[in-house]
Amino acid sequence: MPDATPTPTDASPDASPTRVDALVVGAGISGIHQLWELRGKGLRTVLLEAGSGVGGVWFWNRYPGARFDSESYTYGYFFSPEILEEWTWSEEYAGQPETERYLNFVADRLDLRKDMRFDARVVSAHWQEDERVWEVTTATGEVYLTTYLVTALGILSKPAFPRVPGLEDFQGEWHHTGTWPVADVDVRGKRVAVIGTGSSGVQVIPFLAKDAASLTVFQRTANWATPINNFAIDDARAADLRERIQEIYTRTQETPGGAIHAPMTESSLALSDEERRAVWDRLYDAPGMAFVLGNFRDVALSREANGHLTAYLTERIRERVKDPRTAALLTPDDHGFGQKRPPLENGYYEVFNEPHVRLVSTVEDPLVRYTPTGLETAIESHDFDVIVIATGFVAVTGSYESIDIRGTGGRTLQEHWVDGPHTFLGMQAAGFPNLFLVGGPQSSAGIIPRVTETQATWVANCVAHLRDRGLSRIETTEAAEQEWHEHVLSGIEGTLQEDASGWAFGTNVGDGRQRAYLLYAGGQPQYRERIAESAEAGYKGFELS
Ligand code: N01
Repeated sequence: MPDATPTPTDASPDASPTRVDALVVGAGISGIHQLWELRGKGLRTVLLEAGSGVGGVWFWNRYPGARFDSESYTYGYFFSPEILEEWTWSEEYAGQPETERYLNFVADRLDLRKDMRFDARVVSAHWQEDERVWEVTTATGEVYLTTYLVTALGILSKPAFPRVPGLEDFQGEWHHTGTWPVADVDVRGKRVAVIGTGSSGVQVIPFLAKDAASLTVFQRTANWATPINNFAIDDARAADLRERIQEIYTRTQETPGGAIHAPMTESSLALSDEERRAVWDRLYDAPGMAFVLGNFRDVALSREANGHLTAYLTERIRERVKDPRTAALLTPDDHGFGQKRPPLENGYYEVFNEPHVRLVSTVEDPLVRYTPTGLETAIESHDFDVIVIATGFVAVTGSYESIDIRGTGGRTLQEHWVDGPHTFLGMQAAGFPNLFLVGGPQSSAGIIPRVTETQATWVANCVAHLRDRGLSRIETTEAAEQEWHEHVLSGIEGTLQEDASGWAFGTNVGDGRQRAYLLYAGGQPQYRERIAESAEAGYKGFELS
């Protein structure tokens, strides 16, 4: 473990600003790692977190059924031998409570908590050129001055709500899956509604159906969900995983998404219907993302190949859902497989065979308003005790929009990103010196911790590089941003992502924002290469002073 750094004095609204070398925003999986890295360089670092505990997305998304859909041991940390040795996952795809426990274990084991401040929502960050510091203010008025500011805000942090009026009129209980309360939500014997059928909806619906007296699911768009096929990790498997952990890590470094699954390069179109079917039957029964990430590469490129796959999945939905009309409603007709991130499910389709569960298409019967007793659609009035809003997030840039970030000349990040995010390497934006974006736009995709571990190390090395040379300012250029922008877009050129929609493009929000690709499709190996190349060339694409 690195030496403990001096703890910054506690700030209070009346106290003078707290001065630190580096400030990390967000105690999710990326922020935790970033704090550890910066501390390891001997920097006085403090981490501010809006929530009252560590976990980020795994703190806020505590709805019943929330769980990893990537293998737990590929999602956790690899940087600490102690953590690897002392932690054992109980399931291949751990549930939210276990993941939250894991992140608390890490924070304690690495003694990180002393530099973390909870219930400290950052509301503004203003660059002060004269002093070369960021002035960071929290909702309670605490002020920090920091040379380096690292945002680890998460790509799925700011909840998106249906653009339906009257939520304040509803007299029952409502919850967004992305801000689920710590206290149990008891739906036993209650009339429950769920709005939204993305990954969160698909996970929560079977759990709500178990206890609710009635469950009404409002679906705007059906998704191509495939089974998660989760299983418990027994002692023998735990021992085997521990023994092979470096091999597993190496595998995550080789695949595009940082997962253990990688696409098959052979063309599905070269196979007969029977041969394709045999492969898909095997993948459908395989655990986790095998069907999504281990499928034929050409299903992401060719409409014909994708069409065969969606025809296969259509049949599987029909086999599992008894009522043909409901099965048809649950079958996407607006996007191919993989054009939106497919949810993984456990008994999702079978829920709709139960007599107390009803599916309402908001395309056929749009939501009009919340009422004191429930929801009104164009043709019906529904009464509910509990409404669950599973409509996702203002993804990737949404968390940045919640903070008033102003760079040189007082220009806001929102102004800079008005037509979509502009960054260099997904690490910095021009006009925002000493601000690092970890797990932000134009860098993230796949298993996020595998991207952000690279970034967290890169940031710590970069800051140490500056310090060791007596420098204290780093800023990328608009030319570098433009080059990266073109590179990012080239990653989806010629793929079915070119005309895809959903949160990865900001089209789910419905507030008129410009469609922009927010992620990075170049693959994690290439991403690592690109950011390493810049660092090795003395931080090419950045101006240091
Ligand atoms: O959000 P989403 P999510 N009326 O945007 C619908 C990760 N994740 O929270 O497609 C009715 O995917 C919306 O419809 P449409 C994962 O990366 C991982 O579910 O916009 N419906 C859509 O169906 C995932 O992709 C796990 O037309 C409305 C749904 O709400 C990402 O988080 C678990 C509506 C939102 O789906 C986001 O998932 C959970 C309206 N007015 C999440 N507005 C794991 O398993 C929106 N919708 C690890």
